[in-house]
Amino acid sequence: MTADTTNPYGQMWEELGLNLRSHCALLDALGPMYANAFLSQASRPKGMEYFDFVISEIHGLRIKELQEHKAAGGKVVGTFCLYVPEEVIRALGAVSIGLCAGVEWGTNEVERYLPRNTCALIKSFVGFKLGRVCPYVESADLVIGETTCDGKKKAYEIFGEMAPTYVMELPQMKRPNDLALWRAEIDRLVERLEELTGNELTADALAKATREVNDKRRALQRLNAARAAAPAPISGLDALLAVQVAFYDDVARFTQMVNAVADELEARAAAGEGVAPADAPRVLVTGSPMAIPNWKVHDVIEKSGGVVVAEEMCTGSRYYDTLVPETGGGVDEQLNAIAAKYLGINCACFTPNAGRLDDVLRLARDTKADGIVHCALQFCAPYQIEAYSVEKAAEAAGIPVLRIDTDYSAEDLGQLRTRVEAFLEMIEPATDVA
Ligand code: BJ8
Repeated sequence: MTADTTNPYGQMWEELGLNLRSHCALLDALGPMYANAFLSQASRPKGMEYFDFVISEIHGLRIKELQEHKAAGGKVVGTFCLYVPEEVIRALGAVSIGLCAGVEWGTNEVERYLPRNTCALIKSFVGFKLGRVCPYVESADLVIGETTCDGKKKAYEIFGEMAPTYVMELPQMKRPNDLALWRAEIDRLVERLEELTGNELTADALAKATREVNDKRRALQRLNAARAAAPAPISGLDALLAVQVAFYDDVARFTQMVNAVADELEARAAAGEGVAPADAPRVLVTGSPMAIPNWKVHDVIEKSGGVVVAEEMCTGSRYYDTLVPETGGGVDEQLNAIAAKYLGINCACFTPNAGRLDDVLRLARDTKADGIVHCALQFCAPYQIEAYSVEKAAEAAGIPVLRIDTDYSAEDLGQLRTRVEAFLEMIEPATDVA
């Protein structure tokens, strides 16, 4: 996408109130980042061309679709967390868009509002809003926050001064009374969204939205199941990109495109074709989410000769692993199923969070990972601290772990490469000598 004044989307961006000069700089930075990480890869599945197109139009075509939806009376709802049930948003006729951001932006301005030692993800979404460079945030009629980590929770108070924001109370434990609280929070969300959209939540609309979102997650399950093959039929970077795009693309189109990639991967696996040698060290990455365009750690691992075969993160298995049971029944019954499914997600904001350790080990086993890279954003206390338990559980299971704390800057790239290379060398599967 070019970002000059002749850009076909220039007028739309102006009408959204973007700072055109800064926005242009952002797009100019994104293109080369994408080309360097993605287009340089060998043997990519043909179906990834769709994702190249999506990224090339990241602030163009999809934003145009959102504006058309709004012009027809629809609403756009922005979210920052996996726990916000997109089925409910969709069933009320609104479009759900994930707003987490993965690039440093306007740090000096952001640090007038937030302490320097705030995680990069929070700084980034506040920076995008302050700098008026994100057409998704500017398109949102309502932003939904949640009481997960302290950083986000407090940042929403400030963010709420800049954009209409509604915060859900997420419990931090999973006892029956926590489920009851969460279920009541979903009722409150329904009320707020009914008020926003002017629509009433019906059982049929909820069942349909649930089926559609489940189809999306099923397609991602298929794509990711194919990564168990050796050689891996898709790079970790491309698989990560697919989940990142899942948060804002049109649901039906995305599902169809991911299923097409999955068809291709299944055929590749059957034919023994892959993107890396069969003996390349296989890595599972787990930790804080990686929002677009945060591709740093996958890029370092794969350019160092490893292949990422799974992500236990919100931009990974935590997003697609479980489905909402398609129970049918009335609105109440369906919302019960939604509440239980979402509370079952294993984020480090919960205590205790043993379910995440089980998820990591199961995924490592299923994808035959030789090692685990635990990647937390700096100042993300929940994941940085939980890394201890992940490492202990993995080592007890005989799987080596590399712990990385990083941010969105390129400053630690040299050091990261050195540590990753040493780790890959250590976990490299032994080659049989004839
Ligand atoms: S379900 S991981 S999306 S809360 S990286 S802002 S935790 S300090 S994003 Fe998250 Fe929901 Fe959990 Fe997933 Fe805080 Fe950590 Fe920053 Fe984070």
